Amino acid sequence: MALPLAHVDDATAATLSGKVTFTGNAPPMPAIDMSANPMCELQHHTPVKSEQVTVNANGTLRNVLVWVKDGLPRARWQAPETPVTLDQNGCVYQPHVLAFMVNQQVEIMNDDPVNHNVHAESVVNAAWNESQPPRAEKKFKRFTEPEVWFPVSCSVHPWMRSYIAVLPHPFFAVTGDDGAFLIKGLAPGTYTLETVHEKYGRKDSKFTVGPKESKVLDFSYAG
Ligand SMILES: [Cu+2]
Repeated sequence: MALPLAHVDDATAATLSGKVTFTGNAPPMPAIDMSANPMCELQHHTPVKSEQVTVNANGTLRNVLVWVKDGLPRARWQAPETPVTLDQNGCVYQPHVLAFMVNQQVEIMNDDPVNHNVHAESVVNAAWNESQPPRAEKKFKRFTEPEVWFPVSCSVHPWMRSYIAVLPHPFFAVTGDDGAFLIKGLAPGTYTLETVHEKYGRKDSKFTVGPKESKVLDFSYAG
């Protein structure tokens, strides 16, 4: 039997927000060697650094997925109509971590004058590996199963690597240049939250929100 469509009750919905801080010394990120592909290298005036560990000016950590892993009612959440975008620009995938919902459309673009080969290394969802020449049409993809998370690589440029998280619901965020996250519309209850970082891994924590509560929860990863 199909699950009922989820419903957010605005009269009681709670909010979770916070930031992911970074303590200790951030490892220096190596410059990416694009010399094998001058058409990639020529697009940059300064060397591009790996985005694996990106610590913001305010001491927070970027590219951390924060998502509600457990505790939600069994229901079907509808994906937004708005697509998300994975761009190839300067022979780098942008963004470095892309999170979206099951069945949400993903637009994949090649803004480079070179051929790319987009390889979604998913395990739960069927993996695929497709070339995308310069000025080719956008690719439109959907992922039908939740999967947190898997790499997207490029068979032409070994340094190109981003991460994708396919979520079964809208209660997730990815930290940006302020290290903050905001998750709205939670029914009162107790949940398990998971944070995921490419190098520093996964962490679970429990939290409880009451009706209309605005809860603040900060996390930290150590270098
Ligand atoms: Cu490529």
